[in-house]
Amino acid sequence: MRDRQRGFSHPIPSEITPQEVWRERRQLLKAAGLGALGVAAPEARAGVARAGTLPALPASRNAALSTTEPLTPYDDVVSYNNFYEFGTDKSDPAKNAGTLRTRPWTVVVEGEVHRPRTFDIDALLRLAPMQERVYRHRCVEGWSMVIPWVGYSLSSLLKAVEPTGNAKFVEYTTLLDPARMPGQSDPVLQWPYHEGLRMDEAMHPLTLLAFGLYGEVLPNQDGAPLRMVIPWKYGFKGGKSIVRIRLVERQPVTSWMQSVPSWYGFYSNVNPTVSPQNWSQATERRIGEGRFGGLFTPRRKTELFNGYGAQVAELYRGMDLRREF
Ligand SMILES: Nc1nc2c(c(=O)[nH]1)N[C@H]1C(S)=C(S)[C@@H](COP(=O)(O)O)O[C@H]1N2
Ligand SMILES: [Mo]
Repeated sequence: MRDRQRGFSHPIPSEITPQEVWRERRQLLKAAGLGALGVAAPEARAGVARAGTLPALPASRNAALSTTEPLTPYDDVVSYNNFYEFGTDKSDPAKNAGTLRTRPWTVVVEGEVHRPRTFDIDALLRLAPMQERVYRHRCVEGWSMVIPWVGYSLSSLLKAVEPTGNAKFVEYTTLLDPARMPGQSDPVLQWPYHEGLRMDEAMHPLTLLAFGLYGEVLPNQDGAPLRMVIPWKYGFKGGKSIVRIRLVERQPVTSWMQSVPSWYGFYSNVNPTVSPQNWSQATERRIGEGRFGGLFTPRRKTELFNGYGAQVAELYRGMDLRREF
């Protein structure tokens, strides 16, 4: 399962099967009224839903930037996660992320800016009006979800620090805390987790600084107290539990590029025709879709830019997306 030599542990699709079996079992338990797993599943179809387990984070729906597809049930969004700081199995973050302390929390915004600042999380929560945005979420492993995030455009924060003319890229970094993040003792990645965007990608209105989901603050396993969400890119670009945002002149080298350079490029735009990994990106399995954990549900066709091409294709005009993957 784990490819130790390459320090890599994203499963290939054939290895996802035990997980699907687990999901199926859970669905059956649920049908029998036994399988709540301590998390209340909300009605997922009814607009601005609230899960009711964490503090509310009021927001108004930005319909123009939201998909109307059915939401992935809250139960799945908070129990099927990638957050390697808390383990590499999908169920590990929900079990282990309780140790993360999200107060006090500060975010340093620095580098090529005229007004570098350290923001307290509570100041960040008030920086711009909170919006709910329902985005498609596509993991490079081949699964997808539809999640009602709460947050505001990263551009609101970047404008507040006044980027200099030299700011060409943004690098963002997750908390480093091996005492509370046991996965950081595992050299599977170069910690702390760091990811990046080109400046025009970071300033794009779709790029979200998320503080919540389903009308509440983020559960720890989804990246509390704040994380990035870039819906036209693979999920791993969406760094969790961010403590540092640095504007830089040179393209950053990200954790995944360091780990498996042939598989992970800087852009990592969702693209069904480009599969640098040794599995295809052409199709995806929508989590929570169909009965029995989706075991017999046909896979969906993955769309270029995850279906956000009308908004973002112009950012890449003239680029060879095969080479710059
Ligand atoms: N710090 C950190 N951020 C991370 C990850 C991680 O392991 N560590 N996993 C990424 C991957 S691979 C995905 S698909 C998404 C998953 O987000 P979700 O668990 O909220 O669905 O988080 C991304 N952000
Ligand atoms: Mo992912």
